[in-house]
Amino acid sequence: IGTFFQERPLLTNPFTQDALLRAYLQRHLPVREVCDELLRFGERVVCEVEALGRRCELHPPALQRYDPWGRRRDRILTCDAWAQLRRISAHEGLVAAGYERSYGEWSRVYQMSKMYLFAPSAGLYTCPLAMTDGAAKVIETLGMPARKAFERLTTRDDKRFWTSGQWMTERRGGSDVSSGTETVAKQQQDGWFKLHGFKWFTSATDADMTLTLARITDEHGRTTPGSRGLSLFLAKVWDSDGSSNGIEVQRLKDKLGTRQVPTAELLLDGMNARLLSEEGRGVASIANMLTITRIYNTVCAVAAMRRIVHLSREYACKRSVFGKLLKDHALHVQTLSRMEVETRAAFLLMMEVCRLLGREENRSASERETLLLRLMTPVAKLYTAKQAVSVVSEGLESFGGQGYIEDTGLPSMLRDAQVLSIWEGTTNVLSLDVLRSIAKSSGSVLQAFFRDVEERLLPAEACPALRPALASLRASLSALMRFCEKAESRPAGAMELAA
Ligand code: MFK
Ligand code: FAD
Repeated sequence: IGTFFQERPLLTNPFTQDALLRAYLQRHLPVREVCDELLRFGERVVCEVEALGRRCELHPPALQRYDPWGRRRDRILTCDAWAQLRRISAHEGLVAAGYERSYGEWSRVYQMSKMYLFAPSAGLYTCPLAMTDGAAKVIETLGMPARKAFERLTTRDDKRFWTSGQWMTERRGGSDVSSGTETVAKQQQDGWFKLHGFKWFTSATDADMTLTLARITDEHGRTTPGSRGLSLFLAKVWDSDGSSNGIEVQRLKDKLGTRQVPTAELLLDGMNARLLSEEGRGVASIANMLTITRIYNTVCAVAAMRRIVHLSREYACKRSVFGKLLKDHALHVQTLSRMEVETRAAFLLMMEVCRLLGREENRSASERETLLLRLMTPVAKLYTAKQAVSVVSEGLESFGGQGYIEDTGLPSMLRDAQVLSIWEGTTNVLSLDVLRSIAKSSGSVLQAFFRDVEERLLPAEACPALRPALASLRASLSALMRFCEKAESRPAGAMELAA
């Protein structure tokens, strides 16, 4: 059998490993307790969360459709590690920190820094957390119509903590939700509604509650087509005795990745729900949830990139080929450097969106910053999702054959990255969302962006070597600005401009 055994790459505290995160916080949120907290949490991620996440991958959820005596049960069974991740998430305030707002306009940066450390180890528990945060955001934005649910979603007490689902996709439409939604809602005497329909993808179906869309029927059973016919509902998923709220779980999906997360097909057969939005304002209301979940998607994408770079660098210091360590082969270092540069740029984009979100929620955002948040959320989501697949794939290759071997834990990183560009809006659908934001603001979103880029270019003026590149970039920007101004003065000009 020989005597040589390769040393494996070791995961060490992701906070101490991440010079860029520390430098970013040092510059923008130089608070001792934040640094200490992230240092402590980084240690917990390595010593506790990592093993729990791995257990979730190895013990995926199962559907128990019947009890031993033949009664229909539709129970979703998850492993103890999944339950433990839920407790840790509550105690650590992974959602709560976004609403406690202890650091004012920097609260989202603080919360998402923690999420970023947690995500690559957490067995996709970030998925229910994203939807939980998104549901809290919707309730808050609508003026707290469901205060008790809000308190549950944002508590640190694990016994009271609720997670939420986000049921939008039906068989006809996951992108085109507005024409694809067939679920109907019939009002009852007590003012509540009964929902009937079929939800085609519902992730983290073990959640306590969900937000979902349905068409309210009139007294003749008629509904309004399109997005104007859709309203937003809040429903509990499971009753206190463990039985479902008028829901049949048809099956759990057999997925390429995200195997840790129960994703189901659900028949809603009289699910009791309360109307949350104004009638016909369902899509516009759930859009607030989409903003949050798309930002989480960005955080998880960048976190996956950072994790693979961390492990690849570690391995390069341990693996010897052709007489020297990988780290001493210039070609290998070039590959790692490219991954590092992609990850750093993605990190700064992610933090900028988190910063803007924090400022908007703290009511300190300027008009320009609000426009930028609207524009940059889909851009960051679509771009980092694609980058994550490519960087994680490159990372697997940096381990040679071992990158392809299941029990190293590496292949699941690639499987889980692949979903990032599909759920929460595919790349093309998000590109169209960028156009929607431009059209809706009559182009001012783009102007805000150009001004922001202009200001960011200023410090680079000090470097003579960069001046020619800056001049050419400026020329392109001002040509686009001029076009933008012209387009704005014509009907449908913004869409034309965007195209
Ligand atoms: C690990 C981290 C993340 C984990 C979470 C994963 C678990 C969940 C996985 C999921 O995939 S959940 C389902 C996600 N589904 C989508 O993302 C749906 C993709 N489709 C779209 O995004 C469509 O653009 C959308 C359904 C939102 C709208 O399509 P329409 O029918 O063309 O909408 P329309 O008529 O343009 O807009 C209706 C209203 O919503 C308008 O407002 P007004 O009525 O006031 O004019 C729009 O401005 C508003 N709206 C649409 N998108 C918006 C928005 N407002 C703000 N932000 C947006 N992004
Ligand atoms: P389609 O909309 O049919 O898209 C097919 C292709 O057409 C895509 O490439 C898309 O980019 C393209 N396309 C669509 N419209 C346009 C257009 N106008 N112009 C150009 N191209 C276009 N949904 C939920 O609601 N809740 C969940 O919890 C949930 N969990 C999920 C978990 C997993 C693991 C996965 C894979 C999906 C989940 N989804 C969930 C569903 C997901 O949001 C949808 O699959 C996604 O939004 C795409 O919708 P679709 O599958 O209907 O594809």
